[in-house]
Amino acid sequence: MAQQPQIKYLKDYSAPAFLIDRVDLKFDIQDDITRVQSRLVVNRNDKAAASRELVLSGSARLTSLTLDGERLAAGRYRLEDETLVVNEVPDSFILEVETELAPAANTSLMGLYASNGNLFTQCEPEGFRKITYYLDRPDVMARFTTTIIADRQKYPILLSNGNKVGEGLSDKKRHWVKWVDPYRKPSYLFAMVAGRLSALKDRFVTMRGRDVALEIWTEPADLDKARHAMESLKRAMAWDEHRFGLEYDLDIYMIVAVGDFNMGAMENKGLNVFNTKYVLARQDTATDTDFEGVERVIGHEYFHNWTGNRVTCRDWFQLSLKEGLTVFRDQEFSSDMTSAAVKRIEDVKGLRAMQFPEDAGPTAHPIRPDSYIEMNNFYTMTVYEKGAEVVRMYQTLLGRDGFRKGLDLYFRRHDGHAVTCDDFRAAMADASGVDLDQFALWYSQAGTPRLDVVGDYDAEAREYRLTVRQSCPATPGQDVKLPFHIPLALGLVGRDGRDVPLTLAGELEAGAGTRVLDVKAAEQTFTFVDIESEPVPSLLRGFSAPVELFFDWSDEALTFLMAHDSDSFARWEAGQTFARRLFLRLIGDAEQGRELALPQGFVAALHAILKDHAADPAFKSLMLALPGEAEILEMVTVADPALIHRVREFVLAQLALQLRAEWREAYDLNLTREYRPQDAGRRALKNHALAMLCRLADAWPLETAREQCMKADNMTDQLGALLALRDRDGEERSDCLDAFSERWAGDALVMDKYFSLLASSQIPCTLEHVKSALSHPAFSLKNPNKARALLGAFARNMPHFHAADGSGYHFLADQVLALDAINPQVASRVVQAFNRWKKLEPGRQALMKAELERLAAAELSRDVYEIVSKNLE
Ligand code: B3K
Ligand code: ZN
Repeated sequence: MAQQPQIKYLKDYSAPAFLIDRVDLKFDIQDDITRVQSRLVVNRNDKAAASRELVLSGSARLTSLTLDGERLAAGRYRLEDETLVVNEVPDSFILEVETELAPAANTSLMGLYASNGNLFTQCEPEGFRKITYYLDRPDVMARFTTTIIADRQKYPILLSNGNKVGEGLSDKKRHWVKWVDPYRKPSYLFAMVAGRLSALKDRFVTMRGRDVALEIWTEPADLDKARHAMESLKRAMAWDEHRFGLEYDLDIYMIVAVGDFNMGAMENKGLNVFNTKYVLARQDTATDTDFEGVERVIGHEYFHNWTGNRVTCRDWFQLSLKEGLTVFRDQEFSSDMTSAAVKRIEDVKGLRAMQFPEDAGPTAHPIRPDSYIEMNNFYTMTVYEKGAEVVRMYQTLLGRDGFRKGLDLYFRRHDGHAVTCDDFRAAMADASGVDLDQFALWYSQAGTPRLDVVGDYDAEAREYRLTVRQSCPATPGQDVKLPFHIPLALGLVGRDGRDVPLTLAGELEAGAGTRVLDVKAAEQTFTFVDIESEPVPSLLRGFSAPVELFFDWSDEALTFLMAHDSDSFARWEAGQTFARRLFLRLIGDAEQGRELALPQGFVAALHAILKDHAADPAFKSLMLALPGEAEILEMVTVADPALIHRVREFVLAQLALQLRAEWREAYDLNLTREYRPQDAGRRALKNHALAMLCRLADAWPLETAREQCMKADNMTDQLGALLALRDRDGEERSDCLDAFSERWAGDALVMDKYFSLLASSQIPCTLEHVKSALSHPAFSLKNPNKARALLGAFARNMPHFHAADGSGYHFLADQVLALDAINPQVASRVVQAFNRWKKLEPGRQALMKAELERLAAAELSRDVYEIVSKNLE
């Protein structure tokens, strides 16, 4: 970094000195450059401190500037540090700004950029300033009109936000289209698309009878993969009306798919831009997980229309206001569309694998951060997924109806405005009468709280006492934490496997089988009365709070909960607790050089699950899956990745061996004659079984996997077979991989899967394979999906990324430097593979630190600088 980048603080917020009422944009698209004219109607903001200077953000090449029709002389304005300051401005005026852009050279994929010959924009959070000079902050909400002029052949389709109000020819070769967005919006929701695209069209009639045109735009060759996205969109629109009474508000809703995109998708008003990964899905190219991903993200962006667009954020520190809430909404949507139990478990798995480490590492931040260097670094698992858990806790505390009342009040108060997380919490508190003052700490304190629970049964008094202690580890800049307000859902399971009705001491009537306790103090005891015999406590049902919970269950108690708990999440969690404990024990044994052995109780518990033919196969597959390596790494104090990997592989190999017949039966019973989407759970369990069987020395599974891979009529089975073969160096693996890459050479999204397979393999020469993939004709570091597929998967590859000689670290650091020069946002994600370096054993710790120091000495973007410097602090 040439100069120390500036840190921005939440406490420094002040209202904008000027507001923009209207923006008229004109994009003149030429061969290499695009000229942008912007006409702003600007007024002084009476609610802010008076200023004679108008300060706009921008970094584009400025070609003209006029105020009220007069060209501004050099002395009237200055350009410095990505800002344009205009002096001596009146109270109300019209400012006209002209800029020139070179979209084809823009590899950051922020602002206006080219992808495969078409033009797209990405403005959130601060991309609009790469297009023109503007008050590029979410609390400035203006009415936009956009005119686009371009060559008819090259850019037949010209799209922007709102409704199309006119179009025509400007000369023989060029045409124009004009769009008007009737809703006020911040600049981050602006979008423009120009190119050769085809649309899948449909309609939706809203609950009040508004007829909405639906259009999904893709490159012409991909149009046959958009049907699932369209069906998902209609389901999302109907669901939001039904669940939250929220209706769409324009006459048209457009989605455009683009292959080069920094994240999943973007909720621009009326014109969503999507990563192709979350639009295109056809049985032969997309897995069941991909299909679910499309439905989830389509829902997410659609739900933003209310939670994000109609009510937006005052400033970027409030990002979780829209993201946490919208993730919660998409989780509820997916849960209603598929299986609530499976969805909840998958979300918690993701949180543990990715958000808990973030909360425990150098970049830990509260869901409403206090400061940032680069806002793009704060689109995190914490802001999104922990943010969604915080929203879920409101619903747990207030009940579904109470939560709905709170949300209704939130929209009544704030529709059309830019607000804060405190405004959201106030609406929830005011609508329900529940005191949510202490709950505010979830927004300001980082770190994953820990609950240590002790149970005590008093047979004589027929009482069960539960003592709950809460604590939260220190995080950067926050040494001491205050107690959180934690909803703790629990049940007490009797000997017969049924929930005991729960009555707290002092209550007159027996309560329900599941209760939500308000844990508010550092230590609290709850006494349940009329408990006939010693129960087994089932704690944190449904994962009622994003915490780590510890209780000293016996192995028998865990097996009992795995079989009997009425709460499916708690049933799964009992198995995970059993497995976590087992891993800790085995890691200790391995460290002491003792021989490893799997306790029969654990094998028996999994045997029972495999034999439960009445259970939902998707749920079964989750019950049979062990905590991942990343999760185990967080559990130990000093981590040796090679040892963690070896122990986990040992457990998997033993389970494969000892339950060989049962896995084989699970494979056979879940084979299906023909492909039906609703058999996703069966495919999951079948492929899980196949992967286990491929750990055996037998020839049958390898042959079966080869055949399944070669003959599959759907991507789930094809990839499932490849995953089963991934770590088995041999002919079956290489034949299948070769056939796969040949067959799908022309399909970018399928090739991402191929690169991930190479990078996540445990076979010895994986690093060499990854290095040569960099020059594969289908690979490009400029494409974020490719970079993530290869480098992201490699960074999660325990044995190879953490190779004892440091070769994995060195390779990844080289790639971060290469990528940073192309696309800082993607580089900044990749470099976070180093975040847990302090957790590692001394040898690897030193190797990682050396790479971080090498990076710190280089010329870095703001994005990567922020992550590297936090790591070295
Ligand atoms: N709001 C966008 C994310 C923009 C990310 C900018 N780095 C997608 C979403 O959460 O819906
Ligand atoms: Zn979002």
